[in-house]
Amino acid sequence: MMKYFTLTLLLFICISAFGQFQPNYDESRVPDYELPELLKSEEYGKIKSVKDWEAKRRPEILALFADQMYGKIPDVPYSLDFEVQKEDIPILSGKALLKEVLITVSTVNGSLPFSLMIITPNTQGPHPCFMTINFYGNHTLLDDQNITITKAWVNNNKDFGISDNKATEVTRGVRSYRWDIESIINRGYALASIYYGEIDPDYDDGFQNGLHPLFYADGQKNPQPEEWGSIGAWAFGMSRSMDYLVTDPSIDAKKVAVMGHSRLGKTSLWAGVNDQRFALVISNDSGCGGAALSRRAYGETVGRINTAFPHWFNDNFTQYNENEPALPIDQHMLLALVAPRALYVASAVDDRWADPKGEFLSTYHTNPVYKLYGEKSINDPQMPAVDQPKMVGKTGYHVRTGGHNVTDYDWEQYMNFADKVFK
Ligand code: GTR
Repeated sequence: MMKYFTLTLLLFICISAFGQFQPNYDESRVPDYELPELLKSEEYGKIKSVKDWEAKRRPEILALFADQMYGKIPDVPYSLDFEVQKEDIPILSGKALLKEVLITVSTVNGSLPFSLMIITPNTQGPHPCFMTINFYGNHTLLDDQNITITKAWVNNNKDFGISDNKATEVTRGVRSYRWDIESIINRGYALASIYYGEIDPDYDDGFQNGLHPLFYADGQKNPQPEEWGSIGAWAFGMSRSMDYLVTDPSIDAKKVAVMGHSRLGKTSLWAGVNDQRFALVISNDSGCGGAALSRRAYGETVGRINTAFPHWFNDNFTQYNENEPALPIDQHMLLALVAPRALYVASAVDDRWADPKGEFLSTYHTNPVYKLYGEKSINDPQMPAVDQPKMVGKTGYHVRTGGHNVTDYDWEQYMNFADKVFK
């Protein structure tokens, strides 16, 4: 009897959490919506100058995203240590050099080390660079014995032969299809990457492992409703990596792009808006909670993402489950915080879950802020055709053939755009 009851209860929980969710993929059923205004606020009225944008409205919007969605970083002092563990190791037949830097974040509560891998062309620097974050460990980006295999938790994956949350030799290079490193090097760019699981393992453990406990106040057990979730911690890792890159003479610190895919595209956006040292911010298929407009509720929605991944955003964000119109922000405002720096958003036509049109529209809607700066950006509301990248001044967008992934085609556009904006 008890067993039957438990099973029924479990079934009920599963159905109410996931089963009833039917994503909308019908454009005619996208609700009518009104986006919050970028250049107007209740407190400050109309924003007419760069000065007012930077002093008033930009901080106001940034604070809303921190408070209501990605979470604030607790105000706890920390120190950083950089230890170069490998350097000048020739890889890719001598075309490139490998470096690994152990970055350690320490607070009164303890320390967390994570490894920053840097691959530079074996030519005279400094080199422009893509600062990225990956899903399975730095060693999965390229099949090379020199790259250290992560000891941190990794997601199980049958295709990669990972069943006990541990990375092994067989996983070297398993994700190399997403990282066109040879072309990146051939075109004169460096690639830097960190593994997200070293910063915060991607499962809901009530924030007992990873970076969060380092930032707890005395006696604190979980982040407060306005404090950071996992995306906030991963983004922090990208900025701490930038703290190292600016000291590295082989990197041109004025030409660093921050890039990520999917949940890590949400992360690269959040890192890029908070850390203005990133000259270019790239979102690859970031979807809901990333580049896509929440109010369209097309594909993945706020309610669904907060149910499936309760640890990604802060607890305040759950107020908007099935209630997107109540959001004081929408994702075009996040993208607009990149201005006047460069922004590139990429979608894939079959990745309807991430709402390609919502990702495009949010890119387009950043235009008023670029205009305020006197910068050109995409200003045509018509979504570009599939495989027809559009790059106008400081913003770029493409929707490519295929599904949720990072392809050589995506990288080619990122480099074409970076060539333009870095000049
Ligand atoms: C999905 C999630 C998306 C996206 C993706 C990923 O399951 O619903 O928001 O982040 O995971 O990161 O691969």
